This record gives sequence, structure tokens and C-alpha cells, in this order.
Amino acid sequence: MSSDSSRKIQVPDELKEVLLQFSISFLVEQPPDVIDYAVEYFTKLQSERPSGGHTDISTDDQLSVNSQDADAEPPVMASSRRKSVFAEAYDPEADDDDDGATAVFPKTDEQRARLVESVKNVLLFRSLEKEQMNQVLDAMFERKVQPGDYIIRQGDDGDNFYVIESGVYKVYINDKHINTYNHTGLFGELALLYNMPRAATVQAETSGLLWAMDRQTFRRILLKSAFRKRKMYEELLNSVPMLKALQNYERMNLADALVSKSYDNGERIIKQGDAADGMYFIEEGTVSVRMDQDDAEVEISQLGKGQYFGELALVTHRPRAASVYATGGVVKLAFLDTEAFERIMGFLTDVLKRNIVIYEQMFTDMARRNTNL
Ligand code: 1OR
Ligand code: 1OR
Repeated sequence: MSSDSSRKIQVPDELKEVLLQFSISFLVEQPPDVIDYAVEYFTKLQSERPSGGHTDISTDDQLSVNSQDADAEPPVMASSRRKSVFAEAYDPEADDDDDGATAVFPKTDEQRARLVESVKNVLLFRSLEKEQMNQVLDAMFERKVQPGDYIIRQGDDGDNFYVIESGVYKVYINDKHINTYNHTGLFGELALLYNMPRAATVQAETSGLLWAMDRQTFRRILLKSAFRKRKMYEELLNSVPMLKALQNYERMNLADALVSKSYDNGERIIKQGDAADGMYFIEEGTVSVRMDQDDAEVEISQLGKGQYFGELALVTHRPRAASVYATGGVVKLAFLDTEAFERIMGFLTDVLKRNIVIYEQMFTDMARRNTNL
């Protein structure tokens, strides 16, 4: 090492911070082109800083996070944001982070039962085979937390992924509160999935209990399946206008929750009057929406690729308002169950409720036409 300290290049803290924030933003957004993204990112940064002032990272909105509390409705995404929600350039198949070892943490029956209960609603685990699920359960270990404990710090390397058994956890980006977990959910998956620094800080608000899984096990068992699924639904989720109101992060969670279903020509997908169990997005093909009228069914609408149905009963908590049939060949749908719908799309219900007004208006028009006949 040189003893001549005057020749050492000083890296300003501001430069480090700006580059770190840029990298996090880039990795969360996963845009197709780094240069285009950098131009857009730094232009936005420049336009937002106070005139004549220097960049104040701690108060800037680096990740397009709205300053409002996360409990409020999230911002609608600016149109300049990239279409791609998912990691296009990053190929997990080529990324071999696998040292072959799977940790096993022995558990009592009581612990295992609690763990099974905690992971029941983890969307990321949905596409796992039974054997993989058992490996996941073996590999998870308990971590007790106290109020104020930092579980994850923004910018750190990713070590573990966490599933919440109990406790309240607050999420911060650049010291701004952006999300809260209340006794359920998971966090810490982003850094491990995308091989990037932690995108946010997670701090325990109360005492609680977490189930953790180390990075190697997470990547070995979950990486490829989670990636395939997110990639598979990318185009579909980008093509649904209503979902533009979701943040990238939420759209990724939505992809984890979807289940593919196929219906043959003529097959009934939804029956009017039934209780609802979820909603559908159309991946391929068309469906016919029909309503009972006297003793017959009347077609009231046809829907195609990128459109959705079955949301009405979920929003109104009423039985299905119409029947829906597959038409014109095989129809491929992505199904979102009620529980996941409420968790992910809860705040979109205002958007969805606007449809009800349209449906009701059409219903009134139709009834009026019928009585005039
Ligand atoms: P991680 O490994 O990056 C921090 O470590 C964790 O905070 C992250 O994984 C997520 O599990 C969790 N954006 C990014 N990370 C979030 C967000 C989030 N919410 C929770 N985490 N949001 C989007 C902000 C632009 C909030 C969405 C409501
Ligand atoms: P659901 O959960 O009630 C049937 O199950 C679905 O058909 C419904 O959600 C909507 O997603 C979809 N009126 C009611 N439901 C409709 C309509 C509709 N169109 C599609 N669905 N109208 C047609 C509006 C173009 C009004 C008819 C008078």
C-alpha cells in the first residue's frame, strides 16, 4: 500500500450514496436499458432538487415512493415508468449460487405446526412441489425480535428471507415509512431474488417472531420457480390497465399469487348466483358473459385478452352477477383467489367500484329497453 496519502482518491459520500440509490432503483425497476434509465433517473433527480441546491438524498424520492403513508392509496405510476416489472436481463438459470448444501433445523411438533400455519399464505411458496416445500420447512429457523430491532438495513447484502409469525414491522426507504406488516406476510425476498442490496430497512415495532431462511437455501429452492412465474405473467399483468395503479413491487406479488387455469370451448367458468372464490384475468381466448333472463341466458358482453372478470362479487361481497363461458376455443386464464385479492388488490377496490356504476347503468338501460318492448 502506498504511504503517500495525498495520492489516495477520495470517494465523496454523496457520490457513493447517489450511486447506491441509483443501483437500488435500477434493480427494483429492472428496466431494459441501463443508459436510457440512467438518463431518465438523473434528469428526474435534477429536476426535483431545489434550484441551486445540491442533491439531498435523504429527502429525495429516489424510488418513486410517494411520501404519503403506505396505508394511504399508493400513487398511480407515472407514464414514463418502464413497462417491465420483472428482471428481464437477469437470468437466474445461468446464475449458479448453489453450494449444494441444504440446512436442516430440527423442530418440535409444536414449532413445525406454527411454521406450517405461518407459511400457509406465502405466495412465493405456491408453485413449490411437496418435496421442495418440506425442504423449505426443514431449512427455516426461528428468530425472536424485540421492539426497535432492525431486521434488515437498506443497502446491506441480503442474508436471510423472513416469514412473519407475529409482530408488527415497519418498512422504510430513505427513512420514509412506505409499508407496514401486521402479524402476517414476508419480507427480505428482493435482495435474494435479484441479487442486489436490500431495497429497504425493516424494523420491528413490537416484539415478535420470525421464521428465517438463509440465502443459499432460498436461491436453491425458490429462485427459479419464482422467476419463471413472474416472467410468465409479466406480459399479462402489463396489459391490464387497472393494474397500472399497482407499484412494481405489488405486481410481482400478484404474479406469485396467480394460478393458471384452462377451459374448453363452451365450458362454464362462473355460474350466476354462486358464491365467489376469486377473479380471473384472460391470458388467451375470449369469454362470453351471460345473464339469466326469464328462462334463457342472454349474452351481455364478450371479453378478451388482457381483460378480467369475476371481480364484482369480490368487491360487493354478493353472489356472482352473471355466468361466464369459454368461447372460440381453449381459454387460458390466470386465477386470483379471494384471499390474495384482498391482500394485494385491496386498495384497488375504488377503481373496481367504478365498474359497478357502469354495470348498474347498463343494467338500468337494459331493463328500460325490455319494458319498452
Ligand atoms: P429486500 O431483500 O430488499 C427489504 O429487503 C425488504 O422490504 C424487501 O426485500 C421487501 O421484502 C420489503 N419496495 C421494496 N421493498 C419492500 C417494499 C417496497 N415493501 C416491502 N418491502 N414497496 C415499494 C416502494 C417503491 C412498498 C410497496 C407497498
Ligand atoms: P362477478 O363476480 O359478479 C360475473 O361474476 C362477472 O361478469 C362479473 O363479476 C363481472 O366481472 C362480469 N354486469 C355484471 N357483471 C358483468 C357485466 C355486467 N359484464 C361483465 N361482467 N354488465 C355488462 C357490462 C358491459 C351489465 C349488464 C347489465
